[in-house]
Amino acid sequence: MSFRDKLCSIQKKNNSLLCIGLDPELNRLPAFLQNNNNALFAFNKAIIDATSDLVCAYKPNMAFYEALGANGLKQLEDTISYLKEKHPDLPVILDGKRGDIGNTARLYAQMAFSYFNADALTVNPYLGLDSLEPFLKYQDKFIFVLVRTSNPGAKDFQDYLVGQEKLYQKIAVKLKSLSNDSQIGIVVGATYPEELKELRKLLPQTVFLIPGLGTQNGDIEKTIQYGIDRRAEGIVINVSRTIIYASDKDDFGQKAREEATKFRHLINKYRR
Ligand code: OMP
Repeated sequence: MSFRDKLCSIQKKNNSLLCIGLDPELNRLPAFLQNNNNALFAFNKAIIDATSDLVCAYKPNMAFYEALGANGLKQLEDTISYLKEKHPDLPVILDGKRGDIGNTARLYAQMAFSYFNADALTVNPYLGLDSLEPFLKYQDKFIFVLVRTSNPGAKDFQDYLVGQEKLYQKIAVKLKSLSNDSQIGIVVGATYPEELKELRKLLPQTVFLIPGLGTQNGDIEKTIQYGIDRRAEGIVINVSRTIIYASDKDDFGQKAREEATKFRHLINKYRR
């Protein structure tokens, strides 16, 4: 099944556009987990068990696992295997923000799609369109291309004028010219609602991965209203820290569930 079909069907089944970011940092985990050699996996498993019926995807960001070396990567692998075994209908978006010359990108694609068996990967478009091609060879898989990131420094380069347009707008136009909405989506930060609105006009059929709500303070009402497509879908709203760190005690799974329930409810409220 293609990524888009999978996403669409779980969004309907769970009535949810919410994605939880599995970004566990050892020193922020509940104290009773911190001496566990598999703390990240134990933490993720509890979050997944508590929230799997409330979400449309999970997004592990590779940095949080790579930071711990081989043991961290093993726990990323265990997390994805657990998801594939227990919740095969939930897509896994691997957040790696990769991008390199074609020959190297081919191996990033192999890592994400063959080794980790992720359904989608975030990629950085700085190296140009040929750097995206190796990912597109995996026809059931999907890439989310960074277009307008959520951080304050997004303006530093992404707003450079190239002729009449800003660099991020040019990237969106280039992606549009590929006419491949079945394999290419974009990342747009919830912290830039006006840019989001304008990108949705330009790319009416594209799936948008939208981080930046919660800790980064994006406006949820504008994000949903400006981000959704004509069928009131087409977006994946990622929230990491506000949900996964809702409590630092042994009730963290239950508290994550309560927080995820709130986000799902608000997202659905503004979809209408
Ligand atoms: P929270 O701010 O804790 O919800 O986490 C946001 C997650 O989304 C992190 O994994 C970020 O790396 C990621 N992210 C952004 O915050 N901003 C972006 O522009 C792009 C991403 C991303 O590609 O997911």
